[in-house]
Amino acid sequence: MRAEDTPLIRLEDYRPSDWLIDTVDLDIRLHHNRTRVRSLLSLRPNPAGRPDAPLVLDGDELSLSALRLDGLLLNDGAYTATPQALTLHAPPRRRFTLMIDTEVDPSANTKLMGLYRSSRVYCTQCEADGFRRISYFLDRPDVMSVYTVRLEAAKMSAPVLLSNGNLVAAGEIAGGERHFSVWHDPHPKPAYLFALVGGALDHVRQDYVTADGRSVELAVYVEPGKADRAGWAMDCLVRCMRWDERVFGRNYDLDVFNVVAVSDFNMGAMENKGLNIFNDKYVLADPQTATDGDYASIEAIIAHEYFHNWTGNRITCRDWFQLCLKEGLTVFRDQEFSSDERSRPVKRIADVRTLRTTQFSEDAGPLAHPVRPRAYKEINNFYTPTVYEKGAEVIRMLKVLIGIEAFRAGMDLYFARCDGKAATIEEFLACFAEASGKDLTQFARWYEQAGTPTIIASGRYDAGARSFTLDLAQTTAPTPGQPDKQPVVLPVTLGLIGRAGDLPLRTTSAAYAGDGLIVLDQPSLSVTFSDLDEQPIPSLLRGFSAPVRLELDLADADLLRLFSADSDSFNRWQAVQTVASRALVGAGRNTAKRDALAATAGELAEVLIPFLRDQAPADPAFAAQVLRLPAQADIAREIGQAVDPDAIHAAHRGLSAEIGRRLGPHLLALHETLDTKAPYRPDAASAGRRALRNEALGLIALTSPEAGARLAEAQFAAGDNLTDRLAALAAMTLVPGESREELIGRFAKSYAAEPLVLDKWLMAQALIPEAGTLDRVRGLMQHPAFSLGNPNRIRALIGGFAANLTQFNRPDGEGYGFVAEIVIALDRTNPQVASRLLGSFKSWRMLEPGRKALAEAKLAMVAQTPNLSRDVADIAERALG
Ligand code: B3K
Ligand code: ZN
Repeated sequence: MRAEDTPLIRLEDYRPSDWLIDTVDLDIRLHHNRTRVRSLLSLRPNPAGRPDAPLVLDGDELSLSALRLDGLLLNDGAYTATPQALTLHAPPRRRFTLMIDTEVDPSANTKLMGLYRSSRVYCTQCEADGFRRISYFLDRPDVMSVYTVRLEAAKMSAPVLLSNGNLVAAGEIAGGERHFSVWHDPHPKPAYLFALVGGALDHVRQDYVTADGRSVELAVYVEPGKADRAGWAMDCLVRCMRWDERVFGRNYDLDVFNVVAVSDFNMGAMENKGLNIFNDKYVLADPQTATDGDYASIEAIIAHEYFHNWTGNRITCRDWFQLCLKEGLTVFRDQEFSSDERSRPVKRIADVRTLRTTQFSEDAGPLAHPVRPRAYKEINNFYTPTVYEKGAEVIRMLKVLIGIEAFRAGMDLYFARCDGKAATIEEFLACFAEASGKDLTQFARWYEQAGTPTIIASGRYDAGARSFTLDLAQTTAPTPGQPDKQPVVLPVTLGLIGRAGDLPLRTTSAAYAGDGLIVLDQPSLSVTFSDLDEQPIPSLLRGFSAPVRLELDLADADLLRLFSADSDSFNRWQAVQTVASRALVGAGRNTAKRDALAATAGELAEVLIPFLRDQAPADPAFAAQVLRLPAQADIAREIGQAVDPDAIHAAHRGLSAEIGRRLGPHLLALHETLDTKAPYRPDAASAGRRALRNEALGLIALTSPEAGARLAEAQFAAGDNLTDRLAALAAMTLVPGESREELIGRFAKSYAAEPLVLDKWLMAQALIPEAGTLDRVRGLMQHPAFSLGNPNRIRALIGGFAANLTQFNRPDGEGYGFVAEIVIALDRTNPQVASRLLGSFKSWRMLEPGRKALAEAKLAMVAQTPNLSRDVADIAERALG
């Protein structure tokens, strides 16, 4: 497939389906390579569709075995069946049934879309368009049907059989050799939410009673022998169900809720109605095999998929252009849940870090697209940080702009009005416009306009008038296909900081909405605050109230005063980030400025030393974030052009080492005192202590390799949990030499039977910023722990390497060549994972000319490869475009 041969699907071409499918009865006999699927559809013309349209059902690599209309076999002339479509040329203009028999081979399905077998477990992935790989169907989200599913299998190979909805019957046949189960889901749903699971699985169970009195049986299914690792996921599930009742008034609506973990999965998890299927990485946890980060991700993803039950399943999307309607909103909901369960400021900081490194870089490169794209060739390429993370930021801004109460009223209205529907962004926004009485027309631009806006701010204090004027302007750089940008609505929350903390905000400006909020909806505006006896330091975008870049010319000394005096934790953290980022950008751009890093480290140390001594013990999770410098990718993006990754890396190392040197004894003390020696517990407070301790360890290893290596080895030996042991390994990777290799070997031995832990081991090595890493990665591809057939292994080793700024961007171009070749090879078996990996090239345009030309050549090589999937062809074309 060449990208130019693929049709472009446009939002403006949407029209309702000509046909509707009210019910679907599936009868599926599972077999490892000949699974028989019988689908009985009850169809009727859609009154909103075209009256004379043929019936064209979608397929993908399907073969038809038989076709019956109202029970009668159809003769050949009445229909055409190809692998991609089943067309009835003259369907009856009334209700009728179609019975469609197909046969599929789950074992041969390496794309992991549709029905496949993963480590002897049958499972499905249907979003976005995988159902058409199981049976011919109107595979679009606005065709919603009630499903009844009968599953049958040999009892030995699949003792557990699950599908969506409630279990209505089960039994044995063939003298007990085979068995079946029948599932009914009363809630009409699009085909992308269909799921089945069959296999030998263990489980944990728990009873739950919803706030409105429904008894629900919850279960988490995992590979045999791993049930003792399912407890945390179950605990998270119960907590997020209660939270959704309390915070959004949403109750669960079936008698069972099943979560199943499988080991081969293209993404994190999938929200199939009543039967969430997960990548096992996001379910399995015990202290020896999961880190604090894993525990937190499991909590977030269990919640995310559960929350989709309302925002995604009960209310789904009219078409795939509306993807952010469910994804952005559901990310926002899971972020809020984690904030309530853990520390809100720390969660916000972590989310903003992710937003900047993933979404801001997407928005700054050739793959930039609006939160609601207007056209696509391959929808699976639009499950992006822009749709998810920026989509969540848009909801967050909406809440800030209309206020907590109107936001909740708007959500209530949305649930009441759109329940059972396939909705649009317009319908969603209308609920908030109504609930708040505000016109959201301009706000809606957030869904249409790509690119990260920049706010340019400056302040003037007039001592005579005792006033402070804040000038704010906004601009958004052109992005592909959108040369001219319109001003967006930017909620700018702020404070003015004086000697004794926050000063009162008094102004008569219309742009000031009260409660510390300025609404910047013009290209520029000014707000004057009065009655100020001292010159304030502005603290802008508190809590990161808008997903923008901020240019505010504050001296380092003022920023460091913000760090010490601001009441907003996010901006305290941001102040340190800004000081560090400026110095790193300077030295990354011009190596002559590297000398200035020592002075920056000195300034930072002056505030960090008392902070670590006096405040860090009370909030170690926050302190860990303060110690962590901005990501190298963020510095690259800030530099924006002629980027030299080696210079950025050297600057980053240099600044870290200088900070480490100045904080030396304090870091050692932290490492010592934060070791509580208590048994591992995954709660946020304990995790925060480990985070700070391990952040200290990393800095020590960078500053004094010998001391770092000694501490790392001791920590590895003493560690009763993976968090500390992996941190020891990571610190050790910073120290080249024999002890490092020895620890790498020891780690592999300790976890030889744990593929998910070995993924971290693979990744830690792929991230080593040294010239030998490419050879090491090539070697690791031969290691028994690695397999090109498993997405987690690929993401760990190859994805890890592609995220290694200096080694992926090696000046000889070999890093690009290596990743490009894997993309091409992988495309033949798993196009979705291949196209994700190709996305690693998204920032190639900002590189210095030498690397830029090498990266472009490798992208072109991919683009010119014959028979590419639509997935990879589309990314290659847009990246080069
Ligand atoms: N909705 C799924 C993602 C499906 C990706 C399809 N390529 C997981 C989620 O966002 O919850
Ligand atoms: Zn989602």
